[in-house]
Amino acid sequence: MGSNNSNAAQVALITGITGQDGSYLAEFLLEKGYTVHGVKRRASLFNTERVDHIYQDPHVTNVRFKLHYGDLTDTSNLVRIIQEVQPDEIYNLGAQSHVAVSFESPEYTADVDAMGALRILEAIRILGLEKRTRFYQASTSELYGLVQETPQKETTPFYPRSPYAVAKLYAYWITVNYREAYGMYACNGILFNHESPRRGETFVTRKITRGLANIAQGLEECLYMGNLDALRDWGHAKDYVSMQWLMLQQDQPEDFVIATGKQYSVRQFIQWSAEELGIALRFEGEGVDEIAVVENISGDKAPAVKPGDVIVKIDPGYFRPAEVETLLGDPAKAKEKLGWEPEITVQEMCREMVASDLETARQHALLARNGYKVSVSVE
Ligand code: NDP
Ligand code: GDR
Repeated sequence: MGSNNSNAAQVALITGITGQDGSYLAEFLLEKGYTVHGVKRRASLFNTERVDHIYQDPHVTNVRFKLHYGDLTDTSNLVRIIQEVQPDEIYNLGAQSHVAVSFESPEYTADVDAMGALRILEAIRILGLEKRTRFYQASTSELYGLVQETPQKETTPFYPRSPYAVAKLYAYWITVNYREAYGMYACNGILFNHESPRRGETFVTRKITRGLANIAQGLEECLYMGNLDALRDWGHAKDYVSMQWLMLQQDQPEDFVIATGKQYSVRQFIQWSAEELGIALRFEGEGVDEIAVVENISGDKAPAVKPGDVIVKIDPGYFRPAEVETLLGDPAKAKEKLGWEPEITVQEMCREMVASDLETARQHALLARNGYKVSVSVE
């Protein structure tokens, strides 16, 4: 395996470090002995919850974890951070990453997700770091959109279906272009959906595990969903961040699809999550009239639910203007060239996510029973 600076301690810079992947990647790189720098956005409330456990007090010596205020829309800020950090590796994970939100904020999504990648690549060039700094771009299975071939692999044509995917298409190609034009070590990981207990609450898996756990504990009554027929290839984020690092350790930069090669529906994910809570569900009706009714309950995880309750309904407001109905990845190249295979199954991941959300719901329910005000945000 190639390494760009194998004798010294490696320095990594992660954009999006406060997000799901950024937090797992930071943990992973720290364990490997890296010094990890991250870009965090200024917010009116603390937004570092996912990395608080690896925070190091800057007043002590030998600090290997450091956060810098910054934004992918701010070129001079990115140039300054990269100049200061002199990273061996940059992982560009920062993004407005919600597909549905990108229809509401298309211009902002393009600025962050497309131009953000360009700004970093240009910063590397402006600072003369082309031969030192390796660049990873968080590309996505959403590029395949209206799929042209199944399963999708590195050579499958793209057909983006959202402002998010179109912005990511630019980022994909500008990464390829800088590799070809300037000989930079720059590559794309085309990652299929990956989830975890740290997944943002409005992505479908987490919305389901959190929503059903809240219902089980009496904090919500019903979960409102969009397209239950959507099919996704879901993996665990922990498995996927090791790949992001591996892609930067090769002799030659290449693009890789990262996926499990298995596909399930949103409805199936709801079933699994309910089963974890001891709830047997029956789906009735079709389209916008579809509902999920509780058939029976076992165990003590769902004290607030009884047979006959309708706990899932469709809200057409969650349908997207253009939907990606089906995604299924072919990870053969990653397996062959990088020796990578996912270790955590989607069912194991679902169990972990439900257990984590149930623990939080139990704590909130306890507070509520004792007269404390608990706010459960729902979107
Ligand atoms: P998250 O939404 O959890 O995290 C996104 C990160 O980007 C957060 O740290 C967020 O900061 C930051 N961010 C948002 N806007 C800006 C901005 N303007 N400037 C700087 N940082 C910004 O995403 P994931 O961790 O799930 O995904 C990581 C990357 O991988 C994203 O680029 C995503 O598009 C891509 N991807 C994700 C997949 C998945 O299934 N998870 C699959 C394929 C690709 P803050 O915390 O302040 O909001
Ligand atoms: P996706 O993830 O759009 O694939 O993008 P998301 O979990 O949001 O949706 C997956 C599928 O579920 C359907 N769906 C719903 N989705 C949400 N969020 N909320 C609902 O209520 C709901 N009901 C049904 C969606 O229509 C969709 O078909 C994620 C993001 O992490 C991207 O950043 C990343 O690039 C891709 O995965 C790969």
